[in-house]
Amino acid sequence: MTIDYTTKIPNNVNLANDRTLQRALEHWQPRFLDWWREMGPNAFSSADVYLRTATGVDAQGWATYGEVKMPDYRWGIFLAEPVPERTIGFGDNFGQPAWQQVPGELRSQFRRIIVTQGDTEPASVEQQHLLGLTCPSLYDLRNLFQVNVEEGRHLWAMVYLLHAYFGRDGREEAEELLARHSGDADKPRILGTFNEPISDWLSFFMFTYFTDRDGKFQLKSLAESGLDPLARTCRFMLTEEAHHMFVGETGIGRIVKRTLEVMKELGSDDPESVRRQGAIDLPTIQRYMNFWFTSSLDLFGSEVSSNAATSFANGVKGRPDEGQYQDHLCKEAVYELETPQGRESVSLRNAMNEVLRNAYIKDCEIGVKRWNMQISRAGFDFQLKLPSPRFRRAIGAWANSPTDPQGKVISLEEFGSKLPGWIPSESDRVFVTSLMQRVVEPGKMAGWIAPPDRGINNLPVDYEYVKLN
Ligand code: BYC
Repeated sequence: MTIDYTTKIPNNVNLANDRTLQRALEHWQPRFLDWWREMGPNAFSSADVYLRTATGVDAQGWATYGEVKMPDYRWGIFLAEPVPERTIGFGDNFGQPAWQQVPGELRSQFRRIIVTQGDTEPASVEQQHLLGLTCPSLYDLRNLFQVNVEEGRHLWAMVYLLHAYFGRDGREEAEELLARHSGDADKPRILGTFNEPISDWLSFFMFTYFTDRDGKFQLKSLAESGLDPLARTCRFMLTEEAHHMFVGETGIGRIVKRTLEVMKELGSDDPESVRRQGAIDLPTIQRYMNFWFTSSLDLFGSEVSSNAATSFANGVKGRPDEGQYQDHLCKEAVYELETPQGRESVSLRNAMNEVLRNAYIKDCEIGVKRWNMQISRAGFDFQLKLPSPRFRRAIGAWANSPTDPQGKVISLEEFGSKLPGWIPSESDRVFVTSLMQRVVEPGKMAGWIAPPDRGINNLPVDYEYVKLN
């Protein structure tokens, strides 16, 4: 299946054969571009950015790289190749042919989930709107823009589904996706984390590590969906998503590396001394981690959720890599949960959000282990640690139960007085912000971050990844 680049909207869904749909999407396109110009990285509209663009949907060789001005990026609609005779892999419809159209009775469930997924994509671009102005290097600036244009493309992916399968309701939802804005008092984005400001690069790397990883797990479970066009859309989005998490993991790793260099030079791990040398002390990195990890945990919803049970039962949303399980119906199975009230047994279907959250936590541990290896190799005994999933939760069973980062229940008073020491304080933010000075000489890095091990697409690190013009 090749991608047709000759039309206004590049696609591999044969848009030219469906004039009504094509016209509807062409009507939405200028609104998207207006939104991009207003809410996207608009200070860099005239810059030439070394970006990858999808040109196929095979696992190998799906992208080409070249210089693009961001407003001219070819955002398009790309679905992974269909799996012949695919059947539904879980829930009450297990084994039946996957749907090529939305079953009438599942319309509102599918719409709700597609809208929620779609809402996060432009939200992240809005959150990162001004970050380019304080980039630590041209390499990082290019990665930020790569992430931004691909989140824009993921919005296109969801808007295509809304237009193609939900008629007038879908078109209205597509408009709303551009009308809600991150952090807006009247019309905020749907999910909490996507209304948090990302105004420094430490937050950006935490977001791409922790929040984009929620994206990975949500997309993996939607890639199992009984609705075949949704599954195929998400499968291709996952190909792009991997780079976003790479940016987060290597970004934090490079910050840790630079901090360790400074600690070695000083022969000290004293946070104040490290800060005086212009690096970010490890306890500050831990506090930023505490903030973004806990906020991202909330994105999985409540531990016990009838929405999740219905979604699973109906074949709307499965578990990541559903094939790894023996039991795809989960009708009788139970799940043991720790709640503030004690241990509870619930139906596994009701605990699907928790199944996903646990898989996510395991995946989060991998990077933390790597950063800790860097620290212990440098001869320091500090260890970064993911806080307990009970800590600082705003959604679910632990929402109103204050705990310390180890998950021990404490009084509301103690929580209130100690929280500023567990997540970034005002003075942490002032310090981190003070480091955010723009560096745009090819190959040069800001003093708080080490250079990457290698450049993009086999180019050297000192390649001019963004020509600022
Ligand atoms: N903040 O039964 P409940 C990504 C709402 S990230 C605010 O507990 P359910 C990306 C919930 O919506 C992946 N509200 O949970 C990353 C519901 O409201 P309604 C995004 C929240 O429904 C970086 C109510 O609470 N994709 O792609 O089982 C950059 C009760 O819900 C929150 C998806 O999320 C929250 N944190 O599950 C760019 C996949 N959590 O409907 C992109 C699609 C819950 O009663 N979404 N609520 O008004 C879903 O599958 C589900 O909607 C959720 C919630 C997993 C989010």
